[in-house]
Amino acid sequence: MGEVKVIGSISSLFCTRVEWALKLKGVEYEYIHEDPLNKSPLLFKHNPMHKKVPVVLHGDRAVAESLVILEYLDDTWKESPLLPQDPYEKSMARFWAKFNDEKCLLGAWTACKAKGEEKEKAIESAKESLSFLEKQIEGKTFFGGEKLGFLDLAVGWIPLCLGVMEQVGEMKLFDAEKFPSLHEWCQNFIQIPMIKEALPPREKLFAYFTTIYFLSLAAQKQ
Ligand SMILES: N[C@@H](CCC(=O)N[C@@H](CS)C(=O)NCC(=O)O)C(=O)O
Repeated sequence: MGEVKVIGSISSLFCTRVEWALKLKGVEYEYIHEDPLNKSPLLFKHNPMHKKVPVVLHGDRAVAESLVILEYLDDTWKESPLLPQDPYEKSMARFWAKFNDEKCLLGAWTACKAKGEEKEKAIESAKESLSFLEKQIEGKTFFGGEKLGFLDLAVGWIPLCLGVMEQVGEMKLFDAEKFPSLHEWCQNFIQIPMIKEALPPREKLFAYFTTIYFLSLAAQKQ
């Protein structure tokens, strides 16, 4: 089937998603470290459209965009399926993963960078988006039910780096009182050995988020 290589960065939550999926499926891979702040010709070659990590190389093929990669891995390696078989359930998992990226993750990052009145608005908006995820996990062990799956890996950024974003952006978005089910899911998720194994050190995440936070503030001033 060709060997698998991940062009990724340890401090990228999008890359961690892909590593989780590969580990879950028991796929051997080589990790090619990329610095997203100082990109290599290899990244430009394989993801000239976005120039972002992660990129998975499978033999002579390249796949970019973490959620697309998860689907590719799921279609290629059938063991430990990530997406449900039922077409409606599958479309719901995709819908919520997209919502999670576009509204929750991006919303938290927007709130992290915002200042003054804008920050308050952005925090409220991100909290509203998170409350939809809270409803999705209520009464369940995992987003798809009893087994770890696609949406769990997508939402894994919350236990992985929402706390870091809160620290960098001096804000509070998430707590056990307002999001009890999501909070409990986070506690359980990061205790899963395979998930824990691929967690990047917090100080690396903090350093990365601090850097991109100041870079984006500087870009806004220009
Ligand atoms: N939607 C992409 C996002 C990937 C992404 O933003 N990667 C960041 C690292 S966390 C990156 O490569 N940033 C470099 C840049 O923005 O130029 C995915 O899901 O893979």
